[in-house]
Amino acid sequence: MLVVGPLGVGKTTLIGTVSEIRPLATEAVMTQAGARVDSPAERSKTTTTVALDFGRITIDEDLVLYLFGTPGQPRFLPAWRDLARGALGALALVDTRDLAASFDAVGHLEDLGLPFAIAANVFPGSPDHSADELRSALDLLPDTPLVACDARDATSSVKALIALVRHLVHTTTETS
Ligand SMILES: Nc1nc2c(ncn2[C@@H]2O[C@H](COP(=O)(O)OP(=O)(O)OP(=O)(O)O)[C@@H](O)[C@H]2O)c(=O)[nH]1
Ligand SMILES: [Mg+2]
Repeated sequence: MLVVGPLGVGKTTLIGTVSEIRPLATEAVMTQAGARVDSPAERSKTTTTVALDFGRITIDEDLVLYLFGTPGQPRFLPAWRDLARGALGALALVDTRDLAASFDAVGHLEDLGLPFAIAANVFPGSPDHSADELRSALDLLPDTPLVACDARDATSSVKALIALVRHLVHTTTETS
């Protein structure tokens, strides 16, 4: 599974929260050189993923998920074509304080034909949009799952992954 979304939305956090192995992270310090183009909503953020995150979670005895987190910056979008090869689906994290920042990621998943679920991460100051408003803003298909998520919380993050797995089981059964 891919875990995608814009800069600082919580991809590395979610994989670290749920992984049963020590997660692989490729964090690098964000420098002045990138300040003009890299502006995370979370001002306190000092590092960013520069290659990928990797973690693993066992859902049940038949199902083990390998989680690949992408970098968040739009300039890394081409890199995820490689990460997406062989992926079954994606969890797309969105920050409702800046929905437009998620359009690229969601559009890219659609271009790749990769089924996905949306996890709206709640941050301090997140506006209180209804599910219908979020669906309409992100132009989601009716069957695309949309769940609220706190990437720092294991139960919440696992629930988001389960919503994705359910969706994948459903879409695969329908198309087979
Ligand atoms: N309130 C809140 N904070 C979060 C959540 N997820 C992550 N954070 C915080 O947001 C910051 C950024 O999280 P990261 O996990 O590094 O974000 P990322 O998406 O991997 O960022 P890039 O790799 O730079 O694209 C961290 O300080 C997290 O503690 C969330 O669901 N809720
Ligand atoms: Mg990251």
